[in-house]
Amino acid sequence: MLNTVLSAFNVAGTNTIEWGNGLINKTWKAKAADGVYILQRLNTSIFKNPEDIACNIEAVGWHILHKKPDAVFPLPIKTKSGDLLFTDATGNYFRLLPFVSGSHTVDVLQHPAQAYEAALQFGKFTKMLRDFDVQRLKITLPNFHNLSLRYAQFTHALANGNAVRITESAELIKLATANTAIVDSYEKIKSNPQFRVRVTHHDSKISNVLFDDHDKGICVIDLDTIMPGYFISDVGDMIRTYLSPVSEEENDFSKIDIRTDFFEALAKGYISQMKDELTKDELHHFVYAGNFMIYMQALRFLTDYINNDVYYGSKYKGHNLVRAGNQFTLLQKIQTQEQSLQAIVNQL
Ligand code: GN1
Ligand code: MG
Repeated sequence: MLNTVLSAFNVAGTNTIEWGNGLINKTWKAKAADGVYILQRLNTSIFKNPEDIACNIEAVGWHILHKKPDAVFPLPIKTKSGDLLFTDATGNYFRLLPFVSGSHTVDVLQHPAQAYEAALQFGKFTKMLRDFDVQRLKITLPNFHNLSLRYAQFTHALANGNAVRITESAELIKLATANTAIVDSYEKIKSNPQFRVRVTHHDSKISNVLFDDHDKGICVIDLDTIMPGYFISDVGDMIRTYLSPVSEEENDFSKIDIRTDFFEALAKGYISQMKDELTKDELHHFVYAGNFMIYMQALRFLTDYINNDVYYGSKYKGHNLVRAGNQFTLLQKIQTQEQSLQAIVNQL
């Protein structure tokens, strides 16, 4: 099956293995006689218009490469008929990218230096696109990081979802409703002209950065969700996923922790690129960004649990409830350190 897809891109004689651990798309690494590739099947139940994603990646890629010809930007490879995507007989969409040689990804950060490098790459990505007209970007997932809508989806699930699961979730539902101040702050941000709309990655987890053999960042990847957005999306998802020594999958919540040295490295890396771009108000919301994304992810996992795992799926009974509990624990931990973390940013 995959060989048919690869031959549509003019790639023959491959050895293909599953690659990465994204929750949404499916990815393979394909070794062929003429090179190494990354093949991806897009999840069209989530991304309704895969062509829009392809368009965004092309537009952003050429802008970056035009400005900085030596930048690393894996541009999608076209099919034999010149298309950016291949559609198979059953309507699956595939894209092919060159594998960046000498690169690897990381799933869990071991050293603060990795947080610095990754944050620098996400900051650099937005900065390189500062003169790109964000309105040119197609909205690949409408309202993706609209926290008010995520909260509304949660209350809708409470009214219409699986009653047994709602009972099981009582403790987390309490936490969700106790933290609506995070939604109120988001509403204020939306009407604050000091908050700029920039080209935003919207999925800045550590596995979306390529590293070289010396652990230096090369570039960011997984550009499905590049859309106009606020800096709190990218900084927030880094805070959400870089500070704790364990991921959102961990079910022993006592292992969840806030590593201050990783936070400081993240802040330094991002601000090294973005200091002239961020306004004072934005800088003052640096730690809020973490609360915003952690709370949104907690809500999304909890909502999905109540809705019988329709979005994220589940590998074991109660999986999304565990993920939600994990994220609410992380939220509570960061809230106890909010001021000391923000003080670190204020001193940079
Ligand atoms: C999804 O597929 P992946 O792992 O790149 C999700 C993100 C979540 C993440 C949680 C399109 O990303 O928003 O933060 O799972 N992407 C989409 O692990 O919903
Ligand atoms: Mg992704």
